[in-house]
Amino acid sequence: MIDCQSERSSVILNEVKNLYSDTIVAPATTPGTGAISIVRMSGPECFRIADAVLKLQRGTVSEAEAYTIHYGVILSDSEGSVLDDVLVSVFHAPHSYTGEDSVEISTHASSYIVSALVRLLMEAGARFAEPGEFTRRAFLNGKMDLAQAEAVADVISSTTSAAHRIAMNQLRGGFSAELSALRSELLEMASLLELELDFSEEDVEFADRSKLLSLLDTAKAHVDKLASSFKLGNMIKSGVPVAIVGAANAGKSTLLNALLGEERAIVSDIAGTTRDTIEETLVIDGILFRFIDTAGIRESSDTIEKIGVDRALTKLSQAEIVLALLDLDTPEESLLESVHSLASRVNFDSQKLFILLNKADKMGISAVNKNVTILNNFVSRAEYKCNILAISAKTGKGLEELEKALVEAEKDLIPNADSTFVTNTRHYEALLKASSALAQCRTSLTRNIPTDLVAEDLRQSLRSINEILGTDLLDPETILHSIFRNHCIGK
Ligand SMILES: Nc1nc2c(ncn2[C@@H]2O[C@H](COP(=O)(O)OP(=O)(O)OP(=O)(O)O)[C@@H](O)[C@H]2O)c(=O)[nH]1
Ligand SMILES: [Mg+2]
Repeated sequence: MIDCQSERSSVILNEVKNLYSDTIVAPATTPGTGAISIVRMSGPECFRIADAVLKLQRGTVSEAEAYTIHYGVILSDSEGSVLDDVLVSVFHAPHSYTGEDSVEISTHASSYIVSALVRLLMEAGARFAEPGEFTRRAFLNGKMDLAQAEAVADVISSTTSAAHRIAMNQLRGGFSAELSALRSELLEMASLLELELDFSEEDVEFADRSKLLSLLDTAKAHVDKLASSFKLGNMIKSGVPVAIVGAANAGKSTLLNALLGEERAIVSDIAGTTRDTIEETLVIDGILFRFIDTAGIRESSDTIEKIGVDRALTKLSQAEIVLALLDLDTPEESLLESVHSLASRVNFDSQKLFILLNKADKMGISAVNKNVTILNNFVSRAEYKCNILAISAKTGKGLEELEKALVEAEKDLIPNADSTFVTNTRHYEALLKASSALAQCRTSLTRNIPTDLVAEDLRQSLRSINEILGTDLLDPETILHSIFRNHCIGK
């Protein structure tokens, strides 16, 4: 049955392949941001089209040997005026990025030259590529699996060494190898059960149930381990969410600006200045943080402000780290009240709380220390796990210490070279589906449910794993479209 499935997939795959047998072109670099731009072309007609537009110093692109680079010019019109000098790299199928015949044309980085060249190539028969279509073709031609194709976007967008390392591991097939190992475990089980199903008329039980259970437990532990890496993996890729919350005028926007080193959010002494949330990322010591400035939490009759406060509370509940900002220049009683009301919203099992006593510049060191001691006593009595720091968002005092404490709190995010992290929501969801199918399978096995139902649960878990790798394209257009539309043109 599983064989039929893969047979069907390959039929669908071929159909999809045939849809994309024309020649595509697109700029592969952003024009105007460097010295050189590259225009990429891929497909069966690319050499002929290149020859219609380019004049090489020696020979033609069609005659050029594979994996060679040639100097030439772009002929801009029939009179032969020269648009630019170019270098043309020639790749032959199947050993190219897309697996097809391809050329890469390096021009000077002028947006005028790039768009004129693309237009000429299109006039000669190429089609402008859809977003991610080069990588999509690489996948369809078996150059990489889906997880690897998705990693291309992650490698390009990685901003920290940790994110880069995970994306490279996925691109180079580390994640896929782990999934393939998992797939083999599941296939071994599936084949034992399928055998039993084939002989079901004869009421034979081939599969050793205790062996099946132990294989099942190993596979489920494997799936769950991968799924549980998503929280960390996602934080490495998208940034650790850090919500800056507190009363109006506590200095939240001033703190965001000070951390970023730019005037990103409006600061004023009018309470209720920030209405919506403002998010910005910042890399500190190799860890990507996503700071979220929020509206001051207070009772308000203003409809818009109320929405802002609700958003602030949502961001607080979703954050990995909560920076509760307080104005030090507040009477002790209301200071403690604010700490209590913010801390009671924190889930200490999954979130980390930092209490920041802001505006320390407004009072002497002894008054600051006195307040810090009062707060320390208060939080230890209330058993709130938290860091307390006195800072001045305005002068920058204490911010270095804050950054160090943030990095210390998230040092687990610097992965070992060999660790595999799931960073993609699609993969995470597929793993959760696989896990629950395996749990269902276990229940069925222990309750002596008919073998065909057990086999169906197992097949479901296999389908989920295959979905990640793209080896089981039940609905290829839907899956492929949703993945590759997130790529940019030329990728
Ligand atoms: N002296 C002093 N003033 C500060 C400090 N931080 C912020 N302020 C001032 O406090 C006022 C409010 O600052 P904001 O950053 O707008 O405060 P907020 O918490 O974002 O306020 P809302 O957006 O209204 O919730 C401004 O006048 C800031 O200049 C600080 O460390 N020291
Ligand atoms: Mg503000």
